[in-house]
Amino acid sequence: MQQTYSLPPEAVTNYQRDGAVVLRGVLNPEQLAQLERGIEHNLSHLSPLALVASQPDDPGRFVEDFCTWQTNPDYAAILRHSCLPAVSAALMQSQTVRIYHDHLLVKEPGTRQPTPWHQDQPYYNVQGRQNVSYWIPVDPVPLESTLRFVAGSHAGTWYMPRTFRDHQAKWFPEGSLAELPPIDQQPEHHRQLAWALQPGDAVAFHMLTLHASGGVGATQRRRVFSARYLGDDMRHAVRPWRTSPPFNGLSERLPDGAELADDLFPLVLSRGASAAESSTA
Ligand SMILES: O=C(O)CCC(=O)C(=O)O
Repeated sequence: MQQTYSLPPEAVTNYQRDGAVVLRGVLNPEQLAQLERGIEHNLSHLSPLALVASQPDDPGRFVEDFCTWQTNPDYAAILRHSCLPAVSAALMQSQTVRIYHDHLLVKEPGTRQPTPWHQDQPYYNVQGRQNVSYWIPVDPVPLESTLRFVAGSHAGTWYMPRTFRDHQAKWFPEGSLAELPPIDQQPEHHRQLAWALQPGDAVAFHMLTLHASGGVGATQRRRVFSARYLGDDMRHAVRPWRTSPPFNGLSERLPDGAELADDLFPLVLSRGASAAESSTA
């Protein structure tokens, strides 16, 4: 049984137009406690995909992990049984919703490491427009360290994905995609959206929306769970490089352009046919 949430009427319009929207109180206190348990479990059982995304001399630590929901029942419960699948269907304007993956992003107190401007989809193995990611903090996040977005940047241009710490082009070849515009230097051309968040709030954003964040204060812990979902038109994009995150072995069983009908990406909502698959939700 999935939870319901009263999505403000303007949220879908804002999401479609800006590629990012704030959702206040999208998780209830029990779900928040469950998510916090899931995050702490994840931090003490990091997967082989985990990485430290801050420099060794950073006074804090930026820890990331990916794709652990199958072994973390608290994550699985949030992904499947919170209101997120239903909210995703509305935001994406989709009849179906699949889990894509989960992503842990923890900045420990004093972390200086900013997250540079980037889009997520160029790092991924998916093509299509109906998608959504949620950035869900379990700690209060002030404006200075929240996730910022460039409104409307999900319109279509794909920008070159680079490694965060040394800006290498490890995915698309150099010159094959546009380079990032000078976002912070030209605020008049790149309208930014940012919201201070309380535990229970989330921001929803499109996988092509440019986003970034700063470091965190000396006494501020910023534990974030990101839940990522796919809608009707999303298809497998087989890449000749290791995507982030990688899905090892997937391209052997799912051809390029195929629907992402695979156990890795369970259907958690279906308003039409596919009853057999949706019964696994
Ligand atoms: O948490 C951050 O600083 C970055 C988040 C991010 O890039 C994402 O969720 O895709």
